Amino acid sequence: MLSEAQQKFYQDNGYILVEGLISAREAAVLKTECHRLADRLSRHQNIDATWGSARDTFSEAKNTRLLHCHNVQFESAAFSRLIVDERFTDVASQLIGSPDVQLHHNKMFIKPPEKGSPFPLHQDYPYFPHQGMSMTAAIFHFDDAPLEKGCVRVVPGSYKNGPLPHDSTGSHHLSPADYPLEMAIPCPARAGDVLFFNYMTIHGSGLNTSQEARTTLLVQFRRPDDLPLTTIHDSRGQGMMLRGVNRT
Ligand SMILES: O=C(O)CCC(=O)C(=O)O
Repeated sequence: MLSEAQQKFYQDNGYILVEGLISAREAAVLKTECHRLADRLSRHQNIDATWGSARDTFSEAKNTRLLHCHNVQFESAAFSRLIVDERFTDVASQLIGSPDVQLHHNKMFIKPPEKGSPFPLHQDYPYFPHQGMSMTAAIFHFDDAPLEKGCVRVVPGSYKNGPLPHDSTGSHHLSPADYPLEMAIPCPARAGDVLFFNYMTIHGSGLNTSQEARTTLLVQFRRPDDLPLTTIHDSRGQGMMLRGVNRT
């Protein structure tokens, strides 16, 4: 569970890194699971998810790659167990102020060594706008993510200003001229750490220029009574209860 100081930090900044939420050993097992999954999927489909806007924004990103899979609980039971793990769901419940926590979606990302794609700064709100502010991301780190691996970066306190106009040609992103990646602070993490941030928090990440892959799972969750404004991001598994019950 989060301390009062951690909860205050989250209220002030719209993000918090929870260190060692799972052990380094558990993270290593899940990392292997992710890489096996990527290998399986790559045999019969292109699983690159690099944003067009990343290629347009960063000259170094012309030939980068980002391996991904949505809703990994349908691929391996190890992920099903992780997303309902109480160490995670108790923190999630505290952050959204609800005993009930509902899955929106999740996605595995592997940024391959030396050429892992970046993300221009953006809010997640335009992808799946909701009535309220409970939508929150949790990024599980399955290996260390220092700056040179393209760790996630956030703009502290930015969630308080609400939705901003995004360029939505291809992928939703903020104007790189007005919101350069460098304005966000890096959140380097260790294997087992989980970074939580609100869907209004401006965030992005740099290129992985290191010799090792960066392996993460992003779990997006909400209060069950925080309803979507549109159905633009319906996905398989959405609405699964991760904690508590659906009282709506
Ligand atoms: O994993 C990252 O580097 C950032 C992911 C992200 O910004 C997103 O999926 O919205």
